[in-house]
Amino acid sequence: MADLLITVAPTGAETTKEACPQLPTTLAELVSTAQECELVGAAMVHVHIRDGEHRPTLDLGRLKETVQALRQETDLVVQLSTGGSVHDPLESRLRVLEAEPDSCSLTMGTTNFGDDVFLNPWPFVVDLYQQSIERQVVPEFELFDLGHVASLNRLLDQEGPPFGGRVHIDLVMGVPGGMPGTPDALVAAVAALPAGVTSWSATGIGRSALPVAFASLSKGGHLRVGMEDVLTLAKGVPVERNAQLVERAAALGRLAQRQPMTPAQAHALLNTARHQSGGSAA
Ligand code: KMH
Ligand code: ZN
Repeated sequence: MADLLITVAPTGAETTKEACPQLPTTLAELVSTAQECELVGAAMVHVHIRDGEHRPTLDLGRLKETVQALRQETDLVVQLSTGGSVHDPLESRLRVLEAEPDSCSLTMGTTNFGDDVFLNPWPFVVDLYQQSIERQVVPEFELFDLGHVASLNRLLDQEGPPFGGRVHIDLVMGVPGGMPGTPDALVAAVAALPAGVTSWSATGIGRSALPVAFASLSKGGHLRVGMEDVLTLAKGVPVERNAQLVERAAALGRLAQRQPMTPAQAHALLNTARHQSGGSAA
């Protein structure tokens, strides 16, 4: 069995600081969270940032500062969200790449998102993909639905391989409006993945977190965990620190005979620009 890539998604764009004071929303909180998560097994961080009032923002200055700080204080693969919040304009989401992260999320289609719509029209997907190649950013294809698997096939056929040549997927399951967070849905999605996929992970939103994690490990996939996706460890038991979720993922992985990957191994897996230039810890 291959080593286990654990990605932590510590913040997201949906939960407010008022509702969850332990959510890392400042740069200092984000960096210390990332360091703590790296110590217990995370190798990549999926980043959404907040403004001075803890509201989601795609401010380019803040994004650049965040990438620099995470690179300075951790060895993690730094992945910026290009999904942002459901209220962010497409133009601002494209400009996220200017912050020069190692990786970016790239969602393969529009999806209902609770009462909102997470907009990803095809021309935007293609534009973002082409820009990720130009800027040497490794995309993580986020698939919220089975239709997104078909769109990924279409994108790779039409546009060719991503920067770095590796095709890494994250199945985001259990969003109200997307595919359910069930083992059956995971098996169906994995069976439909393009032949060129080199690695995939999965995350289950809310109460689907554990069933999706078990199903992913059973099928040889990697794991994404974090307070972007789930705020309780069990019914009525709030997550106090993202590292608790990373620790749990690492423990599940070890039970499945999968050792948490180091950040250097993750850079190599994804063939990031830093890995190619010898600038990652690898
Ligand atoms: N916040 C969601 C609307 C991504 O990071 O690329 C989109 C999201 C996906 O979280
Ligand atoms: Zn996200």
